[in-house]
Amino acid sequence: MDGSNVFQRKSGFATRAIHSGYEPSDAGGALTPPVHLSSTFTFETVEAAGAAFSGEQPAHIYSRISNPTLDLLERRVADLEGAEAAVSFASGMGAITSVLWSLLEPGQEILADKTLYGCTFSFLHHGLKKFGVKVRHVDMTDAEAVASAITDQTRVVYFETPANPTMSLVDIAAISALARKAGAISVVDNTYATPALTRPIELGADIVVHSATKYLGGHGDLVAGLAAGRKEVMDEVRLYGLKDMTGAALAPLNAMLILRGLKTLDLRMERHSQTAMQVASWLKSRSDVVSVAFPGLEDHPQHALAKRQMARFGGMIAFELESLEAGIAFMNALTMIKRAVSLGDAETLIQHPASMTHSTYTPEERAEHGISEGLIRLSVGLEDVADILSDLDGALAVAG
Ligand code: 7XF
Repeated sequence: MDGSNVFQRKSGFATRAIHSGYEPSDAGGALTPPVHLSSTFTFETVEAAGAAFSGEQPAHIYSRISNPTLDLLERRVADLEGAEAAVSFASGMGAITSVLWSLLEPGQEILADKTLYGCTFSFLHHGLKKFGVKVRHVDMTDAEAVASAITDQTRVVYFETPANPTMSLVDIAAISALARKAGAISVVDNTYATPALTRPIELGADIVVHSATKYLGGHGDLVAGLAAGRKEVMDEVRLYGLKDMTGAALAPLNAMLILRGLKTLDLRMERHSQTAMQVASWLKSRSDVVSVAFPGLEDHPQHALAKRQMARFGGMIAFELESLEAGIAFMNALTMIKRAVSLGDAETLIQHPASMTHSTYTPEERAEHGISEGLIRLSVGLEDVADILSDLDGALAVAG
């Protein structure tokens, strides 16, 4: 670690999200870092190129592997996550598949939480299984169940916290410690919390993955992914998972948009969390809302863990109305809130996991994995809370 990094680590999170890894003097005094729209990089001699390809002399070669703009984003996210290194990808699924394909071999096992984002579940069951990787699930809200489920063959322990879409929380420190004791690698999807609220690596996890499409970007204008962890592991993920297996390289223009989004991450997460707390409490007070899952509510099963593990409770809420039909009528009656998948944008978004994000599960699998057919997911945006509540109130009146 060089001197400037030591200085950066002493700065606060919001400061590092704005400054880390960049000095205007690196780019002719430009306040905003330049975007390197170059697919390839030149060499003075064939010998110099050979030294770069062999790794003897580190250098940018080709933008599927690295690029100065991606480099800045990766260093900044590594810093924010408290990791040694990070790798960027064209999507969250690009990050997840590149990481898991780099870590797992046929015959080995991935032990995953019960609740996962639909395409991650699909990749485990249709992608990894096809190549001889064993996939097992356990309810990771229960540390004892995890302890007895881990075997000699378990190479990866994988979970999201809070989980998409149920909002269950996993104790990162406890589960990562169990994985480590068994010689397995813990991989945490930190998309919902972001490093502004939870830093899994500081709690003992090995690798963090992100859909940067969500809060990191924050403006609904790009699709991207990131992974962070130890340098040695991230080098392997870059040179194997990213370079040869998925090729899911992030476009430099999108990296620039994420760098712009990161500047307000702390501010946005504070506002998302504050508004979501008000919305969750309001939903909870309604007699026509049957259940509300939000880590900030005292009746959330892991509320105590949320207080320990999350700096704030985030912007995501899951809730249920009295029937599936009522839920659909309610969603169709909303006027300002947008019916759309994705999350973490300025706009409040609402979606029905059983028909949308988690339609990759069969109805039986959803029942087995605790994703109820009537569940509604709300990504609370940055609008005025009064306008969000007024839209919800109007639509509940129509549905009722
Ligand atoms: O490849 P993507 O950038 O869309 O990221 C995949 C992904 C990974 N982890 C979590 C926890 C996610 O939520 C996602 C994407 N989820 C969106 C959603 O749940 O609305 C995708 C729209 S189908």
